[in-house]
Amino acid sequence: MQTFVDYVKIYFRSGNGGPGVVAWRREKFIRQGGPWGGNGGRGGHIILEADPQLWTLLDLKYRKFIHADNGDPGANKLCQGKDAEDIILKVPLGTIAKDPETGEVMAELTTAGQKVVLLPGGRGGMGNAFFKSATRQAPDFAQPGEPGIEKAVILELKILADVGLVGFPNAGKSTLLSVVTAARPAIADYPFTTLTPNLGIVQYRDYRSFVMADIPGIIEGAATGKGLGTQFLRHIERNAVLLFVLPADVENLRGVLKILLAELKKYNPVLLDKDRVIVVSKSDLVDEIQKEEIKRSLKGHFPVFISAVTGEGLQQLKDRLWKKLEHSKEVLLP
Ligand SMILES: Nc1nc2c(ncn2[C@@H]2O[C@H](COP(=O)(O)OP(=O)(O)OP(=O)(O)O)[C@@H](O)[C@H]2O)c(=O)[nH]1
Ligand SMILES: [Mg+2]
Repeated sequence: MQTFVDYVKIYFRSGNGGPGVVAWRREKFIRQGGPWGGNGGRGGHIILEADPQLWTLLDLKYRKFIHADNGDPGANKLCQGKDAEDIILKVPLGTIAKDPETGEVMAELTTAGQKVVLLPGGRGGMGNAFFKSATRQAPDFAQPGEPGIEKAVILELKILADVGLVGFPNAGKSTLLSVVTAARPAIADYPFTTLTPNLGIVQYRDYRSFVMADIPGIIEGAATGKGLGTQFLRHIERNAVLLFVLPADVENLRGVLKILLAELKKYNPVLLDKDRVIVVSKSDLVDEIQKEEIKRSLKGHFPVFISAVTGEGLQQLKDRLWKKLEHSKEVLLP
């Protein structure tokens, strides 16, 4: 099984806590005011947040240093220093943070919106007012803020999808995802039902599984912006195997496949080097004679006929995909 290498190393520093201060109460009519120095504010945390809209760590590739601000010092009149703002770094689902020295996993982001404090900011120091007690009426000292943490951290992205679906709008891609996984994408009898990618996990024999990604349909001219364009193709760049979905009730499937391959190539020729599997969907809509014609037209591509209605070909397809995945090459991102 291939492993994707999507990986960045960043030097982080969480903020220092602000120092507490030494101050004294000085007001008219109060002669010997007591200690009045406030506490420092907390330094900024470094927080990771899982964002389902992100698919790679590429956005972070060129950010070598990320520092949070320090907390403000405490002030006179028991004023607490302001806490620094936290740095919230959005990362794709499946990101893990590792300590480069020990290899220890510091955090793993697996659910949308999940937030993890990677490096906490230092706590603010206590002002001298805090140290006042019955036996110590006038403490003339305050605590410094706790220092932040400075540390290199590796962010690594695990595989998100092994199989990416490619096809014209209305080909039955989302339907296929819905019958082989527990995902429930929108399905309808019109083009561009799917507007954003969906992921599902295909359970295979013996508790093995792989991930399938359903993306919006592609049309001729997509590379030049027709339809939804090719903006979603970046989501299948990381897939090991591309699954082309060609609907049985459309003429000239060889021509359809050619258009799809041409659009992929215009977007990124590397996509054509990936392993592929061709399925003819909606096979329940054609008879045996038409099937033979389709087979002839797709000669050399060994299509699997499937139907979400009758269940035809689904197990065969899973077997075929699994075999390809087992032998797929290692995919390295640039
Ligand atoms: N008869 C039959 N109809 C199917 C089958 N699979 C899908 N359909 C129908 O085809 C239409 C389109 O299905 P979708 O799964 O939404 O197609 P899609 O490829 O995801 O389309 P976009 O999201 O627009 O790109 C729907 O009306 C489905 O019910 C099938 O195996 N047999
Ligand atoms: Mg769809």
